[in-house]
Amino acid sequence: MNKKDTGSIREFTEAVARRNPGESEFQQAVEEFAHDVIPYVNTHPEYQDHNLSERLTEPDRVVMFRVTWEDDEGKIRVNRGYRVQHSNAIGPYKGGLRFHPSVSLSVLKFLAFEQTFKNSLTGLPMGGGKGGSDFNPKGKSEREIMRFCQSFMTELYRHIGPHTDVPAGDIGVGGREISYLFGQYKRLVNQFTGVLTGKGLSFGGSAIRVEATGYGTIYFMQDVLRHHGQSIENKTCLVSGSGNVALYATEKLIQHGAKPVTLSDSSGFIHDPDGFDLDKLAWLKDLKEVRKGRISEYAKEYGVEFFAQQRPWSIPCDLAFPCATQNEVNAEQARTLIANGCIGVSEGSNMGSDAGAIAVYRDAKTLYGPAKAANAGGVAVSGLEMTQNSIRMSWTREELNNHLGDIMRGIHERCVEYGTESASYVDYLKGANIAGFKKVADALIAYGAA
Ligand code: NDP
Ligand code: 2IT
Repeated sequence: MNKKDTGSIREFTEAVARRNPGESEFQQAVEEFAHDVIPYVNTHPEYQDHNLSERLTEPDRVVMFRVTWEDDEGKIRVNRGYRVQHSNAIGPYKGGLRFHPSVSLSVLKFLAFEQTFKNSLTGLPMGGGKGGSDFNPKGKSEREIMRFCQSFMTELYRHIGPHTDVPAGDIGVGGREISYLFGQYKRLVNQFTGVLTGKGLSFGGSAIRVEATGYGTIYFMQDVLRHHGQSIENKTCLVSGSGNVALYATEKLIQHGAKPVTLSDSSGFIHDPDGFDLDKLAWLKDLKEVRKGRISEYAKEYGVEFFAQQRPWSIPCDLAFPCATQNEVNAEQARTLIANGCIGVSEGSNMGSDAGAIAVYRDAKTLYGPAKAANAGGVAVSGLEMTQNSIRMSWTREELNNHLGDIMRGIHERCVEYGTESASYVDYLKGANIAGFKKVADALIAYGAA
């Protein structure tokens, strides 16, 4: 038997840390996965003997490249671009692009690793990848954003394709950036193909891709609550972030009778004790999507409090939805949430909770929807966009929203199947890790030493 297939979690994660020195986010994602998957493999001989854990923690390929672009003053600027193609075992590489100064190889390797198992959980045929750049879109003009996107694609285009690797958006990359990237790809290869998702509706985009991640995060929490005999109605909810995921999570909460009371950005958070309604949300969408303003402006407009440089987790709530970035909830904040009455956390953001917070949720048996399950609605609707592009069709909002609801329900069922610990407690992280792993592992075993 191959020794690396069985053994302790610690031995395995230490070996991964030695092979990937300094990559703390990647190591953290692997540890979170190994915590559940190594014990599962140790008791399931059919998954031994194939060196699966080592194969699954080494990306298939990492591409790093220079992106040179000209700013509005005529100065030549240089950024670093990446695409991590983690696994195409069950479909073309698929995952977003992130433009943010904090982007590093470690961050993108963690995101591509997570994406592989998230995509597996959706039930759709998609592998996992992630890319991006340390480019900071803040304060850049429209023309600078366009020139950067065009330069980025001028290198990336040779590594992607509708059957090879299909990027989409993530932090700092929304419909505007996807359009510039798609336009440049089309120009370079002279083909109109579904090589990116999140496109505009007039050129192959899906009717609810913009809403899908936020909506899906709420659908997942509704499935969790239903499974535990509860409902989301009248629940006071904390949401962090105020970007794509946060705004549409808030919209779905309002539509379903919950009371979202916070939003944030990297400068701080706002607390509206009366809750946001659809009129206030329309104002917020204009602020964030059109005017690209700061969340503190809401506090001035509506006379509520803005808490500079703080996260919203100290406000009493029933449910919390981290929707900004990784490691935005730590152990102390998780303890505060629970002490103040929070019974459930559903992650819009990838790896929103750190290892300490997860340990606190597990101890308290908090209903915790981990990112790879709870935020899979975005990539699932991306998968549907790929299908629509392949068959040159487009589906209605209603059809897509029904598909999204079904896919989130399917993910919830898979988590329950592999994560049920007792009549009253489902460890959703364990369920997501094992269910996500099994499908990819089955494919790798079928391929032999590939
Ligand atoms: P956006 O760029 O639209 O919004 C990001 C939001 O998070 C902004 O409000 C931003 O504030 C805040 N934020 C970003 N970095 C930090 C930070 N370091 N500290 C505090 N706040 C921060 O991104 P998305 O909404 O698309 O993505 C949010 C999260 O959801 C990410 O973790 C992403 O990986 C995940 N996700 C996104 C999907 C999608 O379809 N877009 C799909 C699945 C997951 P500021 O403006 O001040 O920077
Ligand atoms: O983290 C994610 O799942 C995304 N950013 C969406 C990826 C996609 O391909 O739609």
